[in-house]
Amino acid sequence: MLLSNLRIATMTSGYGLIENGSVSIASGMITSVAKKTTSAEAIDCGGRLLTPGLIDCHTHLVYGGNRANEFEMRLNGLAYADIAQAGGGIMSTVRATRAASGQDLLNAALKRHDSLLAEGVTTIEIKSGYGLDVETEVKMLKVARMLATLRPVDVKTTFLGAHTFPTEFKENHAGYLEILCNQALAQIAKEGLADAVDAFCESIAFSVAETEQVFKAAGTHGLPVKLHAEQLSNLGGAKLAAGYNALSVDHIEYLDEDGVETIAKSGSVAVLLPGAFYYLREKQSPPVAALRKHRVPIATDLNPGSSPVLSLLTTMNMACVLFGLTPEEALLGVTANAACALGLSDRGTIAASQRADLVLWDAERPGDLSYPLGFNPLAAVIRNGEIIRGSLP
Ligand code: DI6
Ligand code: FE
Repeated sequence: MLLSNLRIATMTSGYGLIENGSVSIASGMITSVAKKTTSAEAIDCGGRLLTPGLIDCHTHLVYGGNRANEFEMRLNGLAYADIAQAGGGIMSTVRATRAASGQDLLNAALKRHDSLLAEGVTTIEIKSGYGLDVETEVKMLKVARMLATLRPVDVKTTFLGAHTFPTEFKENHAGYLEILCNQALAQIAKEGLADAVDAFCESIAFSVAETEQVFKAAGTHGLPVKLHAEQLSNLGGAKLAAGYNALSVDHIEYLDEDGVETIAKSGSVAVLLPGAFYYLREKQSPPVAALRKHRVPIATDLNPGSSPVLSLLTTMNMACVLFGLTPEEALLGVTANAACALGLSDRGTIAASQRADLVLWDAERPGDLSYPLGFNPLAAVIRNGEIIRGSLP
Protein backbone atom coordinates (compact mmCIF):
# COMPACT_ATOMS: atom_id res chain seq x y z
CA MET A 1 0.00 0.00 0.00
CA LEU A 2 1.30 3.42 -0.90
CA LEU A 3 -0.39 6.56 0.45
CA SER A 4 0.49 9.96 -0.96
CA ASN A 5 -0.40 13.64 -0.70
CA LEU A 6 -0.40 13.51 3.09
CA ARG A 7 0.44 15.94 5.83
CA ILE A 8 2.29 13.51 8.08
CA ALA A 9 2.72 14.12 11.79
CA THR A 10 5.48 11.53 12.27
CA MET A 11 5.85 12.42 16.00
CA THR A 12 9.54 11.56 15.74
CA SER A 13 10.59 14.98 17.04
CA GLY A 14 7.65 17.07 18.14
CA TYR A 15 5.08 16.87 15.36
CA GLY A 16 7.87 15.95 12.94
CA LEU A 17 5.71 17.29 10.13
CA ILE A 18 6.23 16.22 6.53
CA GLU A 19 4.24 18.20 3.97
CA ASN A 20 3.06 16.47 0.81
CA GLY A 21 4.47 13.23 2.14
CA SER A 22 3.94 9.61 1.29
CA VAL A 23 4.03 6.41 3.30
CA SER A 24 4.51 2.90 1.99
CA ILE A 25 3.35 -0.15 3.89
CA ALA A 26 4.11 -3.84 3.46
CA SER A 27 3.51 -6.87 5.68
CA GLY A 28 1.99 -4.74 8.41
CA MET A 29 5.00 -2.47 8.66
CA ILE A 30 5.87 0.99 7.45
CA THR A 31 8.56 0.48 4.83
CA SER A 32 9.26 4.08 3.92
CA VAL A 33 8.26 7.65 4.69
CA ALA A 34 9.12 10.09 1.94
CA LYS A 35 8.59 13.67 0.85
CA LYS A 36 6.78 13.01 -2.38
CA THR A 37 5.95 10.20 -4.71
CA THR A 38 5.38 10.03 -8.43
CA SER A 39 4.07 6.47 -8.43
CA ALA A 40 0.80 6.11 -10.34
CA GLU A 41 -0.37 3.41 -7.91
CA ALA A 42 -0.32 5.74 -4.91
CA ILE A 43 -3.60 6.49 -3.15
CA ASP A 44 -4.01 10.28 -3.19
CA CYS A 45 -5.13 11.30 0.31
CA GLY A 46 -5.99 14.86 -0.70
CA GLY A 47 -3.66 16.57 1.74
CA ARG A 48 -5.27 14.97 4.80
CA LEU A 49 -3.45 14.59 8.11
CA LEU A 50 -1.85 11.24 8.99
CA THR A 51 -0.82 10.42 12.57
CA PRO A 52 0.29 7.26 14.34
CA GLY A 53 -2.55 5.14 15.76
CA LEU A 54 -3.52 6.58 19.14
CA ILE A 55 -2.49 4.83 22.35
CA ASP A 56 -4.51 5.05 25.59
CA CYS A 57 -1.90 3.91 28.13
CA HIS A 58 -4.04 3.97 31.32
CA THR A 59 -7.63 2.74 31.54
CA HIS A 60 -9.87 0.74 33.87
CA LEU A 61 -12.48 0.02 31.24
CA VAL A 62 -13.64 -3.38 32.48
CA TYR A 63 -16.01 -2.98 35.44
CA GLY A 64 -19.55 -3.58 36.63
CA GLY A 65 -22.11 -1.11 37.95
CA ASN A 66 -22.41 2.64 37.73
CA ARG A 67 -21.27 5.42 40.06
CA ALA A 68 -23.22 8.40 38.73
CA ASN A 69 -24.76 8.60 42.24
CA GLU A 70 -21.33 9.52 43.63
CA PHE A 71 -21.04 12.37 41.12
CA GLU A 72 -24.28 13.66 42.63
CA MET A 73 -22.98 13.13 46.16
CA ARG A 74 -19.75 15.03 45.43
CA LEU A 75 -21.65 17.93 43.94
CA ASN A 76 -23.78 17.94 47.06
CA GLY A 77 -20.66 18.50 49.09
CA LEU A 78 -19.12 15.11 49.92
CA ALA A 79 -15.42 14.50 49.21
CA TYR A 80 -14.15 11.67 46.99
CA ALA A 81 -12.08 10.25 49.87
CA ASP A 82 -15.02 10.42 52.30
CA ILE A 83 -17.25 8.43 49.93
CA ALA A 84 -14.47 5.82 49.68
CA GLN A 85 -14.03 5.66 53.48
CA ALA A 86 -17.78 5.10 53.88
CA GLY A 87 -17.60 1.96 51.70
CA GLY A 88 -18.48 3.57 48.37
CA GLY A 89 -15.92 4.54 45.77
CA ILE A 90 -13.76 1.67 44.51
CA MET A 91 -15.56 -0.82 46.82
CA SER A 92 -18.91 0.08 45.27
CA THR A 93 -17.56 -0.95 41.86
CA VAL A 94 -15.94 -4.04 43.41
CA ARG A 95 -19.33 -5.28 44.67
CA ALA A 96 -20.92 -4.77 41.24
CA THR A 97 -17.97 -6.36 39.42
CA ARG A 98 -17.96 -9.43 41.68
CA ALA A 99 -21.70 -9.88 41.05
CA ALA A 100 -21.43 -9.53 37.26
CA SER A 101 -20.86 -12.49 34.96
CA GLY A 102 -17.89 -12.47 32.60
CA GLN A 103 -20.34 -12.02 29.71
CA ASP A 104 -22.02 -9.01 31.37
CA LEU A 105 -18.64 -7.42 32.02
CA LEU A 106 -17.61 -8.06 28.43
CA ASN A 107 -20.79 -6.55 26.97
CA ALA A 108 -20.45 -3.38 29.05
CA ALA A 109 -16.72 -3.09 28.34
CA LEU A 110 -17.23 -3.50 24.59
CA LYS A 111 -19.40 -0.37 24.44
CA ARG A 112 -16.75 1.72 26.18
CA HIS A 113 -14.00 0.10 24.14
CA ASP A 114 -15.83 0.96 20.92
CA SER A 115 -16.09 4.63 21.76
CA LEU A 116 -12.33 4.84 22.27
CA LEU A 117 -11.64 2.87 19.09
CA ALA A 118 -13.91 5.17 17.08
CA GLU A 119 -11.37 7.93 17.69
CA GLY A 120 -8.42 6.00 16.31
CA VAL A 121 -7.12 4.11 19.35
CA THR A 122 -5.12 1.11 18.13
CA THR A 123 -3.38 0.17 21.41
CA ILE A 124 -4.95 0.30 24.84
CA GLU A 125 -3.94 -0.59 28.36
CA ILE A 126 -6.63 -2.08 30.62
CA LYS A 127 -6.29 -2.69 34.35
CA SER A 128 -8.05 -5.09 36.68
CA GLY A 129 -8.58 -3.87 40.25
CA TYR A 130 -12.33 -4.03 40.79
CA GLY A 131 -12.32 -7.66 41.93
CA LEU A 132 -9.92 -7.61 44.87
CA ASP A 133 -10.22 -11.38 45.15
CA VAL A 134 -8.40 -13.91 42.99
CA GLU A 135 -11.45 -15.11 41.11
CA THR A 136 -12.77 -11.69 40.09
CA GLU A 137 -9.34 -10.23 39.27
CA VAL A 138 -8.77 -13.19 36.94
CA LYS A 139 -12.27 -12.71 35.47
CA MET A 140 -11.52 -9.05 34.70
CA LEU A 141 -8.15 -9.79 33.08
CA LYS A 142 -9.70 -12.50 30.92
CA VAL A 143 -12.37 -10.04 29.75
CA ALA A 144 -9.64 -7.52 28.91
CA ARG A 145 -7.74 -10.14 26.91
CA MET A 146 -10.99 -11.14 25.19
CA LEU A 147 -11.52 -7.57 23.93
CA ALA A 148 -8.39 -7.95 21.83
CA THR A 149 -9.86 -10.98 20.09
CA LEU A 150 -13.20 -9.27 19.38
CA ARG A 151 -11.89 -5.98 18.03
CA PRO A 152 -8.84 -4.99 15.96
CA VAL A 153 -6.79 -3.50 18.77
CA ASP A 154 -3.79 -4.41 20.90
CA VAL A 155 -4.61 -4.71 24.60
CA LYS A 156 -1.94 -4.53 27.29
CA THR A 157 -3.30 -5.80 30.60
CA THR A 158 -2.26 -4.67 34.05
CA PHE A 159 -2.97 -6.44 37.34
CA LEU A 160 -4.22 -3.87 39.86
CA GLY A 161 -5.15 -6.12 42.78
CA ALA A 162 -3.55 -3.42 44.94
CA HIS A 163 -6.28 -0.90 44.10
CA THR A 164 -7.49 -0.71 47.71
CA PHE A 165 -8.01 -3.06 50.65
CA PRO A 166 -11.37 -4.83 50.26
CA THR A 167 -13.81 -4.36 53.15
CA GLU A 168 -13.26 -7.90 54.43
CA PHE A 169 -9.53 -7.15 54.84
CA LYS A 170 -9.84 -3.57 56.09
CA GLU A 171 -8.38 -4.56 59.45
CA ASN A 172 -6.07 -7.26 58.07
CA HIS A 173 -3.77 -5.72 55.47
CA ALA A 174 -1.19 -8.49 55.90
CA GLY A 175 -3.85 -11.06 55.06
CA TYR A 176 -4.78 -9.32 51.83
CA LEU A 177 -1.14 -8.76 50.84
CA GLU A 178 -0.57 -12.48 51.32
CA ILE A 179 -3.38 -13.33 48.89
CA LEU A 180 -2.25 -10.66 46.45
CA CYS A 181 1.46 -11.41 46.41
CA ASN A 182 1.27 -15.17 46.65
CA GLN A 183 -1.99 -16.56 45.33
CA ALA A 184 -3.23 -13.93 42.87
CA LEU A 185 0.08 -12.99 41.28
CA ALA A 186 1.18 -16.61 40.98
CA GLN A 187 -1.98 -17.60 39.13
CA ILE A 188 -2.06 -14.50 36.93
CA ALA A 189 1.61 -14.89 36.01
CA LYS A 190 1.19 -18.61 35.32
CA GLU A 191 -1.77 -18.00 33.02
CA GLY A 192 -0.03 -15.06 31.32
CA LEU A 193 -2.95 -12.75 32.08
CA ALA A 194 -1.01 -9.58 32.90
CA ASP A 195 1.72 -7.60 31.18
CA ALA A 196 2.42 -5.39 34.23
CA VAL A 197 1.47 -4.81 37.87
CA ASP A 198 0.06 -1.56 39.25
CA ALA A 199 -0.97 -0.24 42.68
CA PHE A 200 -2.91 2.76 44.00
CA CYS A 201 -0.55 4.37 46.51
CA GLU A 202 -2.72 6.77 48.51
CA SER A 203 -3.96 7.25 52.05
CA ILE A 204 -7.31 5.63 51.07
CA ALA A 205 -5.53 2.68 49.42
CA PHE A 206 -1.97 1.27 49.71
CA SER A 207 0.84 2.83 51.75
CA VAL A 208 4.36 3.13 50.32
CA ALA A 209 5.56 0.13 52.37
CA GLU A 210 2.59 -1.98 51.25
CA THR A 211 3.14 -0.94 47.64
CA GLU A 212 6.76 -2.06 47.92
CA GLN A 213 5.68 -5.56 48.93
CA VAL A 214 3.56 -5.76 45.79
CA PHE A 215 6.44 -4.52 43.62
CA LYS A 216 8.77 -7.13 45.11
CA ALA A 217 6.28 -9.89 44.37
CA ALA A 218 5.83 -8.60 40.79
CA GLY A 219 9.61 -8.80 40.39
CA THR A 220 9.71 -12.44 41.39
CA HIS A 221 7.30 -13.15 38.53
CA GLY A 222 9.29 -11.03 36.09
CA LEU A 223 6.50 -8.48 35.67
CA PRO A 224 7.22 -4.75 35.25
CA VAL A 225 5.47 -2.32 37.58
CA LYS A 226 3.74 1.05 37.39
CA LEU A 227 1.98 3.16 40.00
CA HIS A 228 -0.94 5.49 40.73
CA ALA A 229 0.96 8.00 42.83
CA GLU A 230 0.76 11.48 44.33
CA GLN A 231 -2.81 12.04 43.06
CA LEU A 232 -4.37 13.37 46.24
CA SER A 233 -1.28 13.85 48.43
CA ASN A 234 2.52 13.50 48.31
CA LEU A 235 3.33 10.16 49.95
CA GLY A 236 6.56 9.44 48.06
CA GLY A 237 5.12 6.67 45.91
CA ALA A 238 6.72 8.01 42.75
CA LYS A 239 10.21 7.74 44.23
CA LEU A 240 9.54 4.18 45.31
CA ALA A 241 8.31 3.34 41.79
CA ALA A 242 11.43 4.89 40.26
CA GLY A 243 13.56 2.62 42.44
CA TYR A 244 11.75 -0.37 40.92
CA ASN A 245 12.26 0.93 37.36
CA ALA A 246 8.53 1.44 36.92
CA LEU A 247 7.31 1.77 33.36
CA SER A 248 5.29 4.78 34.46
CA VAL A 249 4.15 6.80 37.44
CA ASP A 250 0.64 8.10 36.89
CA HIS A 251 -1.36 11.16 38.10
CA ILE A 252 1.42 12.89 40.16
CA GLU A 253 -0.41 16.18 40.73
CA TYR A 254 1.37 16.46 44.11
CA LEU A 255 4.84 15.41 42.92
CA ASP A 256 7.60 17.92 43.71
CA GLU A 257 10.46 18.87 41.35
CA ASP A 258 12.85 16.65 43.17
CA GLY A 259 10.49 13.75 42.56
CA VAL A 260 10.31 14.63 38.85
CA GLU A 261 14.12 14.38 38.63
CA THR A 262 14.13 11.05 40.44
CA ILE A 263 11.62 9.44 38.13
CA ALA A 264 13.24 10.96 35.02
CA LYS A 265 16.62 9.48 36.00
CA SER A 266 15.07 6.06 36.46
CA GLY A 267 13.69 6.10 32.92
CA SER A 268 10.09 5.93 34.14
CA VAL A 269 7.64 8.29 32.46
CA ALA A 270 5.00 10.41 34.19
CA VAL A 271 1.51 9.86 32.83
CA LEU A 272 -0.90 12.79 33.24
CA LEU A 273 -4.59 12.00 33.72
CA PRO A 274 -6.55 15.22 33.28
CA GLY A 275 -9.93 13.43 33.34
CA ALA A 276 -9.66 12.59 37.05
CA PHE A 277 -8.41 16.11 37.81
CA TYR A 278 -11.41 17.51 35.96
CA TYR A 279 -14.04 15.26 37.54
CA LEU A 280 -12.72 15.63 41.09
CA ARG A 281 -12.41 19.38 40.57
CA GLU A 282 -8.85 19.24 41.85
CA LYS A 283 -6.89 22.42 42.39
CA GLN A 284 -3.33 21.11 42.52
CA SER A 285 -1.88 20.95 38.98
CA PRO A 286 0.94 18.51 38.18
CA PRO A 287 4.46 19.99 37.84
CA VAL A 288 4.18 20.45 34.09
CA ALA A 289 7.11 22.86 33.71
CA ALA A 290 9.51 20.33 35.24
CA LEU A 291 7.89 17.37 33.47
CA ARG A 292 7.98 18.77 29.98
CA LYS A 293 11.76 18.44 29.91
CA HIS A 294 11.04 14.72 29.83
CA ARG A 295 8.45 12.57 28.11
CA VAL A 296 4.84 13.19 29.20
CA PRO A 297 2.21 10.64 28.17
CA ILE A 298 -1.46 11.40 28.79
CA ALA A 299 -4.37 8.96 29.07
CA THR A 300 -8.12 8.85 29.72
CA ASP A 301 -7.88 6.90 33.03
CA LEU A 302 -11.34 5.71 31.96
CA ASN A 303 -12.85 4.43 35.22
CA PRO A 304 -16.32 4.43 36.81
CA GLY A 305 -15.52 6.82 39.67
CA SER A 306 -13.03 9.58 39.10
CA SER A 307 -12.77 9.62 35.31
CA PRO A 308 -15.75 8.35 33.30
CA VAL A 309 -14.05 9.67 30.16
CA LEU A 310 -14.61 7.73 26.95
CA SER A 311 -12.71 9.99 24.58
CA LEU A 312 -8.98 10.33 24.08
CA LEU A 313 -9.47 13.42 21.89
CA THR A 314 -11.33 15.10 24.76
CA THR A 315 -8.52 14.08 27.10
CA MET A 316 -6.02 15.80 24.80
CA ASN A 317 -8.07 18.96 24.99
CA MET A 318 -8.28 18.69 28.79
CA ALA A 319 -4.49 18.27 29.02
CA CYS A 320 -4.12 21.54 27.10
CA VAL A 321 -6.80 23.57 28.88
CA LEU A 322 -6.34 22.24 32.43
CA PHE A 323 -2.59 21.53 32.52
CA GLY A 324 -1.29 23.92 29.88
CA LEU A 325 0.22 21.29 27.62
CA THR A 326 0.65 22.45 24.05
CA PRO A 327 -1.38 20.63 21.37
CA GLU A 328 1.94 19.18 20.19
CA GLU A 329 2.65 17.80 23.67
CA ALA A 330 -0.89 16.44 23.86
CA LEU A 331 -0.48 14.54 20.59
CA LEU A 332 2.93 13.24 21.67
CA GLY A 333 1.21 12.17 24.90
CA VAL A 334 -1.13 9.79 23.08
CA THR A 335 1.40 8.53 20.52
CA ALA A 336 5.18 8.40 20.96
CA ASN A 337 5.17 9.04 24.72
CA ALA A 338 2.24 6.72 25.43
CA ALA A 339 4.17 3.94 23.66
CA CYS A 340 7.02 4.54 26.12
CA ALA A 341 4.63 4.24 29.06
CA LEU A 342 3.75 0.75 27.85
CA GLY A 343 7.35 -0.19 27.07
CA LEU A 344 6.55 -0.46 23.35
CA SER A 345 9.19 0.70 20.87
CA ASP A 346 7.51 -0.55 17.69
CA ARG A 347 4.74 2.06 17.53
CA GLY A 348 3.80 5.63 18.37
CA THR A 349 5.75 7.24 15.52
CA ILE A 350 5.59 7.13 11.74
CA ALA A 351 8.96 5.86 10.55
CA ALA A 352 10.37 2.96 8.56
CA SER A 353 10.24 -0.38 10.45
CA GLN A 354 7.49 0.81 12.80
CA ARG A 355 4.17 -1.02 12.86
CA ALA A 356 1.73 0.37 10.32
CA ASP A 357 -0.81 1.61 12.89
CA LEU A 358 -2.01 4.87 11.38
CA VAL A 359 -4.96 7.25 11.49
CA LEU A 360 -6.05 9.40 8.57
CA TRP A 361 -7.96 12.48 9.70
CA ASP A 362 -10.22 14.88 7.85
CA ALA A 363 -8.11 17.61 9.35
CA GLU A 364 -5.52 20.02 8.07
CA ARG A 365 -3.21 20.47 11.03
CA PRO A 366 -2.24 18.21 13.93
CA GLY A 367 -3.38 20.94 16.33
CA ASP A 368 -6.92 20.43 15.03
CA LEU A 369 -7.14 17.20 17.03
CA SER A 370 -7.00 18.80 20.46
CA TYR A 371 -8.85 22.01 19.55
CA PRO A 372 -12.58 21.25 19.32
CA LEU A 373 -14.59 19.39 21.96
CA GLY A 374 -16.98 16.63 20.90
CA PHE A 375 -15.90 16.47 17.27
CA ASN A 376 -14.28 13.43 15.69
CA PRO A 377 -12.60 14.10 12.34
CA LEU A 378 -11.48 10.50 11.83
CA ALA A 379 -11.44 9.36 8.19
CA ALA A 380 -9.74 5.95 8.33
CA VAL A 381 -7.71 3.69 10.61
CA ILE A 382 -5.00 1.34 9.41
CA ARG A 383 -3.77 -1.29 11.84
CA ASN A 384 -1.00 -3.72 11.03
CA GLY A 385 -1.19 -2.46 7.47
CA GLU A 386 -4.92 -3.15 7.06
CA ILE A 387 -7.81 -0.72 6.86
CA ILE A 388 -9.97 -1.52 9.88
CA ARG A 389 -12.22 1.54 10.03
CA GLY A 390 -13.47 4.12 7.54
CA SER A 391 -12.00 4.17 4.07
CA LEU A 392 -9.22 5.77 2.09
CA PRO A 393 -10.19 8.40 -0.52
N1 DI6 B 1 -7.49 5.84 39.11
C1 DI6 B 1 -7.80 4.93 40.05
O1 DI6 B 1 -7.54 3.79 39.96
C2 DI6 B 1 -8.41 5.53 41.22
N2 DI6 B 1 -8.36 6.91 40.80
C3 DI6 B 1 -7.83 7.02 39.59
O2 DI6 B 1 -7.67 8.06 38.98
C4 DI6 B 1 -9.77 5.06 41.63
C5 DI6 B 1 -10.83 5.09 40.58
C6 DI6 B 1 -12.21 4.87 41.18
O3 DI6 B 1 -12.69 5.72 41.93
O4 DI6 B 1 -12.87 3.85 40.87
FE1 FE C 1 -6.35 5.04 37.21
